[in-house]
Amino acid sequence: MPLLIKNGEIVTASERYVADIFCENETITRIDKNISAPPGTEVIDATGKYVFPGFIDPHVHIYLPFMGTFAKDTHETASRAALIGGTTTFIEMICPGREEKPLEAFELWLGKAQGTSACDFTFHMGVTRYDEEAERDFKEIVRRGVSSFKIFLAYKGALCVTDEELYKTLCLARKLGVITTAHCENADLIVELQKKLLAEGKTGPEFHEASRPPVVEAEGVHHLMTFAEMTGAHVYIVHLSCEEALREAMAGAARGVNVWVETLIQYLLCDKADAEKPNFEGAKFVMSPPLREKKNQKVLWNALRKGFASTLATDHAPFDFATQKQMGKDDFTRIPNGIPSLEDRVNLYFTHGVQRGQIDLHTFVNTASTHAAKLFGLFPRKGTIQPGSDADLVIYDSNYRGKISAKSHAMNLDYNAFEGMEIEGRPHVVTVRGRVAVRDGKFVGEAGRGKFLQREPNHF
Ligand code: DUC
Ligand code: ZN
Ligand code: ZN
Repeated sequence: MPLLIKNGEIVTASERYVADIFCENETITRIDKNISAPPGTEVIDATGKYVFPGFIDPHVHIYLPFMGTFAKDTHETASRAALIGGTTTFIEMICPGREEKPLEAFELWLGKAQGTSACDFTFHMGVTRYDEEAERDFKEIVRRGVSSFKIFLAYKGALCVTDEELYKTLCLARKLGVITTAHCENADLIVELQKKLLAEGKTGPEFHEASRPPVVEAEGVHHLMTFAEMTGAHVYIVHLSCEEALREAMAGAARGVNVWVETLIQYLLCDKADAEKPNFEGAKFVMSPPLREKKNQKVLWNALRKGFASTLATDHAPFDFATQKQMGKDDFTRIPNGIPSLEDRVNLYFTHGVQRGQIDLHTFVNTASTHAAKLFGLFPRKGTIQPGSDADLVIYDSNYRGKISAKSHAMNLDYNAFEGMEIEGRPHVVTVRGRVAVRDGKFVGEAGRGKFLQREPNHF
C-alpha cells in the first residue's frame, strides 16, 4: 500500500522544510507540497512533528558469545527495541572466536538475523585471526557485501589480534577498499592492571575503570594511528570515551591518517560514579572502555558538535543483572561488559542534545544517521530523505514527555542503565521501507521483514 506523510517538518543533515512525502514500493518517490493521495494510500498527518531519516546504529552486538555467556537479545527482540526507539538500521559486529572459520561465522550471524529482524541490518566482519585461510574468507565476505572489518586491540586471549595480524588486516582492507573499525585499548596493560588490582583485594565493579584508565585507551588509539599511517588504511575508532583518546585520534588526523571517531550515548550521560554504586549496582554500568570522569562529557559533546566525532552509537551488549552480571560478584574482571541502549539512544540524544541546546537538529541527524550511512556505504539508500531513498522514516513528536524504565522497555533485559531518566521526545510513527512498524511506542511491524544490506567497497 502506498504511504503519504502530510505536512511534517523534514529534517536531514543539511535541510529543514515542511512538505509531504509519498512512498511507494518501499522507497520515497516524491517530496512536494500538497500531494494528493491516490486511492488505497495510507495517509499519516505529521503536522507539528519532525520527519527524520531512519536512524542508524553503526555499532551493536546482538548474537554475542562473550566472557563465558551470551548477550540476551535475539534479533527479534533487539530489532523491535531499535524500531521503537527510532533506529531503523543497525550494523552488528560479527565476533568469531579465534578458532572459528570467518566465512562460517559470517553465515552463522547472517542466519540468525535473516528471517527474524524487523529492521534492515548489516555487519562489520570481526577479524579475530589472520592467516591464509582466513584471508580467503575475508575476501569472499567482502564480495558478499560486507565492506567493513572490526578488530580488537583489547580482550587478550579472546578477540584481540597481534600486531602482525593488525598490519595484515589493514593492508588487506586498503587493498579491498574496506574501512576497519577498531576497539582501541592496550590488551597487555589491562591484564597487568587487573592482576595488580585483584592482588590488592580490589574486586568490585568500582575498580573496572582503574583497570583500563584513559591512558590505556589513548595508547590503543595511538597504536592504531601508527598502523593506519603505515598502511594508508581507513580506520574508524569505535566507542571513544575520553579526551586523552580523542587527542591521539586528532593527532593522527592532523598528520593525514584517514580516521573517524565514534562515541556512545552512555559516555555522554553516565560517568565513572555510576559504576561505583553500592550493592553491586555498579555492575550494571560496567562496559569497555569504561565510563569516565564526568569532565569528559563536555569534550565529547564538543567533538560531536564540531565534527571531531562523526557518529553516536550504542555498542549495545545486553547482559542481565540477575544472573549474568553476577558472574563477576567477587571479581570485576568477570562481569560481562555492556550497557545496553539500542532502544534509548535516539530519545536520550534528542533530549540532552537538541532540547538542551548541545547540538542542532542537523548535527543530531548527521551523527545519529547520515554520517554512518556515508561511512559504511549505505548512503543515499539510508541516512537521508530524498526520492529514491528507502522509505525508512521517523515521525518524531518533540512534545512527548516520558521516563525510561526497564518495566516498559522492549529490550530483553531486567534493568535499564538510564532508569528514571526523562525523555523529551519520542517517535510517533516509524516506517521500515514504506510500512509502519511503530505507532506511539508500540511495535506493529513484522519480525523477519528486515533485509541484509549488501554494501560495496571503495565508496570513499
Ligand atoms: N565492550 C563492551 O562493553 N561490550 C561488548 C564489547 C566491548 O568491546
Ligand atoms: Zn569494543
Ligand atoms: Zn562493541
